[in-house]
Amino acid sequence: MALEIGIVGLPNAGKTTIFNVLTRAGAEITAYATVSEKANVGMAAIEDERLDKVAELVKARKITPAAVRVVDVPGTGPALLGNLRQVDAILAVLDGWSGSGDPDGDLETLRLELLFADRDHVEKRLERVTKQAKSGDTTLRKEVDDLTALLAHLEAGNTLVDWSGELPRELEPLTSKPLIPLVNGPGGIDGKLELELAEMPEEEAAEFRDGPPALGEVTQKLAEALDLISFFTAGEKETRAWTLRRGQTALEAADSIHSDIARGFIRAEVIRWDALLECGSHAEAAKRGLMRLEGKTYVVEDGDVLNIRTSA
Ligand SMILES: Nc1nc2c(ncn2[C@@H]2O[C@H](COP(=O)(O)OP(=O)(O)O)[C@@H](O)[C@H]2O)c(=O)[nH]1
Ligand SMILES: [Mg+2]
Repeated sequence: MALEIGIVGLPNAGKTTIFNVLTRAGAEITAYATVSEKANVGMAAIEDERLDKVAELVKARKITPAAVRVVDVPGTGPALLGNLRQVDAILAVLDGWSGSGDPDGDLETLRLELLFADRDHVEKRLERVTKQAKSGDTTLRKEVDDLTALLAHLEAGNTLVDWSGELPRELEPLTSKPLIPLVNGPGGIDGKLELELAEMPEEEAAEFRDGPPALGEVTQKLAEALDLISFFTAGEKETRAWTLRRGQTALEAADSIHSDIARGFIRAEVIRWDALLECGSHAEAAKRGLMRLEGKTYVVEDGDVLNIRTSA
């Protein structure tokens, strides 16, 4: 399952513009806030120059970057924000381009919207569980008590993050997800310019920018917020980058590639991407003793190139 990121922002902040920059999906951008109830969904590739170098070395016919799923909800309010309960992180797009936006103040507004959406969510759940608890089920009665206490906590202006009690697992609060602010405009990234540059070859596009590509900056922030690492699989047919959370194992890496590969897991051949580059080939790396054989519990490191041997 790819990681998911949800975009929030005030109307016309540039959410859909940034969505298009990230995904190149070409969703409709309008100069006014449209009343559309559909969210835009797409995949954003995570650029990684290590991947390109590894792919070049093994003469890969296909290069597949790691990708995250991006959801752009058209507006705020509990119902729309509720579409983001499954996401792993939230990107707050702030208007820094029109001159009428106030990035800091807008971020505060968005935080309150998220808080309000969570409170609404707890309230609705409490109503539902209260009805169900009339049957006398003790677990449900306990949940009613827990949710009542939680709601009082939220109504006192606190967030779910500073709630010390247990949360029902299905609650999926918004306010406890990493929130990544992104100013659209000078001082941040220029969404409109980036969208135009996305059509050009990278060397040409670079001439229009002051700094590095904005997309890289966004994915970098995301990777930091989620504590992500990348590993690579280097094949001639396909060379590919994958993401894991820091601390995840070789078995979890195998599973993210395919559940069959995890099931048939025997060993992982591991070499750091830069060591592989220095050696020039897997065979040479093995000869120099730089390729290690690791088991299921090996904790994958950022930049590892994995070759998983399976019984299948
Ligand atoms: N000049 C300029 N216009 C922008 C920028 N970002 C968005 N816009 C314009 O603002 C309007 C709303 O953008 P959109 O991405 O649809 O905002 P959303 O409502 O947050 O999804 C469109 O007319 C965009 O072209 C920017 O960085 N610079
Ligand atoms: Mg939009």
